[in-house]
Amino acid sequence: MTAFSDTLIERLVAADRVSVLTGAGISAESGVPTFRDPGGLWEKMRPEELANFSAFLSNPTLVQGWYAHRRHIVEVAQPNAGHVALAELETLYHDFTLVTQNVDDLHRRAGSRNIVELHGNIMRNYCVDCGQPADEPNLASPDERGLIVCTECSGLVRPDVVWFGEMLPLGAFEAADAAARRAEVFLSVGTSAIVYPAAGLPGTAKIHGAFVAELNIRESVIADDLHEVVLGPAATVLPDLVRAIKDKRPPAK
Ligand code: BJW
Repeated sequence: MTAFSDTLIERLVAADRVSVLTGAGISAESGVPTFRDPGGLWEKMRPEELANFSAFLSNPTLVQGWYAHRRHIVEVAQPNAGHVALAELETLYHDFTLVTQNVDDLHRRAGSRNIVELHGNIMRNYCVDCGQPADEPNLASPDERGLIVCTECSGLVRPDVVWFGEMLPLGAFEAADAAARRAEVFLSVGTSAIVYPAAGLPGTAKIHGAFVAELNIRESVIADDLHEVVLGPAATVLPDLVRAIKDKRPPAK
């Protein structure tokens, strides 16, 4: 059983408003590789080669292929006990926001409802020319070069994810920032807290009075600034956390 401070448990039992930020670490135990851990996605590929728009234009075959590979990983992956625990945690609060940097859709598949996707969703695609959703087979198909293009206008098709230097989806950061500001407890789960603006959310929550805890297998770069760090895998720590509070709180009506 994971050890939590009395303060974290007491705050979660008493809270009306809880927000959670997740990163790639929560999906690691579902078999979805993280970015920056040993064996992660960027051990072999540099981010600037793949996760920005000019890299896509210079080598669309490489980037489309990389995302097709990752989409397959996500399609066969299943939500793990950490995702399921967050869906259960949501049922205990009237005001619960799950802010995720993940593009893998596993929170929704685990049953979470109030989700803010900061970096998009790898299961969706759109045309870079006409902007229309573009998913195979009806809206996109391979051209003579093998590149996936829009069936309407022949523009290149890209994943609906946020690359470096790109704006977050309209309203997403505003919703996440508001959830951080009003939270009484804020959990930062499985993120290295290196990528902004997401990495600023735990600090925002703390400044506005939340008790902020990090749940991670190792301390992130912001851990020292938070109230508590709970070390351990998300698929163990989150179910333990829900077990520790749920009998002390009725489900939200
Ligand atoms: C476990 C575990 C287990 C493992 N249990 N834990 C302010 C300061 C400096 C720079 C900037 C700034 N503001 C903006 C920037 C620029 C840039 C940025 O942040 N750069 C930094 C690298 C310095 N940000 C942007 O460009 C953003 N856009 C933006 O700000 O727009 C406004 C703007 C526009 C134009 C000009 C100027 C401003 C966009 C960022 C987009 C990030 N995109 C990616 C790719 C998404 C698509 C894809 O999936 O391919 O998002 S990058 C990648 O990193 C991905 C992730 O969501 C993101 C965060 O990674 P995450 O989730 O933290 O994963 P890891 O691998 O880093 O960490 C895993 C963690 O899990 C570790 O801590 C492990 O210990 C832990 N773990 N197993 C629990 N079992």
